[in-house]
Amino acid sequence: MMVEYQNLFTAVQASGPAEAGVPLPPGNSPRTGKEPMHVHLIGRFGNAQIGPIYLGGLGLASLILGTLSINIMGFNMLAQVNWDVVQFVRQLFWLSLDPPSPAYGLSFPPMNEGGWWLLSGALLTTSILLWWTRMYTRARALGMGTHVAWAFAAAIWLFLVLGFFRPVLMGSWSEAVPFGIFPHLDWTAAFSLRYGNLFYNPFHALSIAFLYGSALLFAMHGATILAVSRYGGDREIEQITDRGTASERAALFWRWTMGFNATMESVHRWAWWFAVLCPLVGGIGILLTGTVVDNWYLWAVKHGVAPPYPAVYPNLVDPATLIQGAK
Ligand code: 07D
Ligand code: 07D
Repeated sequence: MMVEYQNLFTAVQASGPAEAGVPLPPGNSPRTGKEPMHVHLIGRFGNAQIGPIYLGGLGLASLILGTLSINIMGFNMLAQVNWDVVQFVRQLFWLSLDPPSPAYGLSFPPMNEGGWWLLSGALLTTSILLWWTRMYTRARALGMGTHVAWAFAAAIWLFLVLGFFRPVLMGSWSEAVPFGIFPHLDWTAAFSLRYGNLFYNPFHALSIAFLYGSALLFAMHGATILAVSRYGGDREIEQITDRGTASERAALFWRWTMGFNATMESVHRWAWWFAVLCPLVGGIGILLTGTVVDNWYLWAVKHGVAPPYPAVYPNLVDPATLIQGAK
């Protein structure tokens, strides 16, 4: 029996001369280095052509500061295991570079009591912001829209809320996230517990809806395009205007099964908004936590979202209610 062509793993590799890209406007670094190369194995995943990479001043500065930041984290962790490389590798996932203790507030603490954390965080933040600027300017240089940069900005917003805006509002760097694989998960769990269960934070719920929604949209879009790639569905532009195309079949498929369909253009707008709204509303939720709302469970009880626990011991008072829980 012939195996039907399903296009899940079969990638088409058209090969031609290397594509150097459009001419760059004045003020951009000239192209240097070798001709781009083609790698067959890479072409099985995506485009077989490697390069040209545009590094430029922003990219270079970002990489240098980012490397410095990660090195500060690494050397602090190495110092914590007495410069024993074997233990460093063994314990890497559990090691941590922690923010200063609450006693230091927003001041600059001694290096070994959070100073390295602050320096490393400042370098990482600068590195990320430089990388953002690079995304923006590279898109402009190609005459593109800046949608990628703004989507990246949504993630940076959450990153800044977690490590900068919220700690500043709370008056202490100690509120920020530690650098470490499992330690940042411990922080996440502890944060939820400290503020009365993040599940009752409606912005956390919204963020989750957009996260799950992004996965669903990605699955639907990816599957739809693959399903009609036998009719050229991956060649999007002609598909929008021609009749009887892959696009028309895909659209009809969704109208048949769902009653409504995206267009070749709208599906990408949906995807952009779902992805962007996930960290955007998430950041709002985190910013409100501890600043405006101190206990999300009590907040939910107050607003009729969660039921109060029955008073099993009427003479005992829940201490959380005494600290002005549901503000
Ligand atoms: C696939 C793109 C590539 C990116 C990768 C991450 C580093 C860290 C640094 C050793 C989807 C590169 C990782 C550079 C190395 C040191 C010091 C993106 C893709 C592969 N988290 N988190 C992870 C970060 C927060 C949470 C993994 C960063 C919040 C949970 C990885 C940040 C909260 C789980 C990671 C950040 C939170 C993770 C995989 C910054 C709430 C997991 C990430 C800068 C949002 C998962 C062991 C991934 C895991 C995981 C990185 C912030 C929760 C190490 C850089 C504080 C619950 N996080 N995270 O694939 O396996 O992303 O953890 O804000 O279960 Mg996290
Ligand atoms: C972290 C944006 C910053 C990243 C940047 C990237 C580098 C490296 C290097 C490529 C991810 C910088 C990159 C430095 C580059 C290389 C090599 C985006 C980031 C700029 N939660 N929760 C969310 C769920 C619970 C908690 C969001 C689910 C519990 C906290 C998301 C569940 C507790 C926070 C989400 C669940 C808890 C969150 C993150 C289920 C723990 C946040 C969205 C099923 C016990 C964050 C409002 C995102 C947030 C967040 C999902 C449960 C705690 C939707 C599905 C109840 C403290 N949670 N969560 O895009 O925004 O992150 O909350 O149980 O801070 Mg949660």
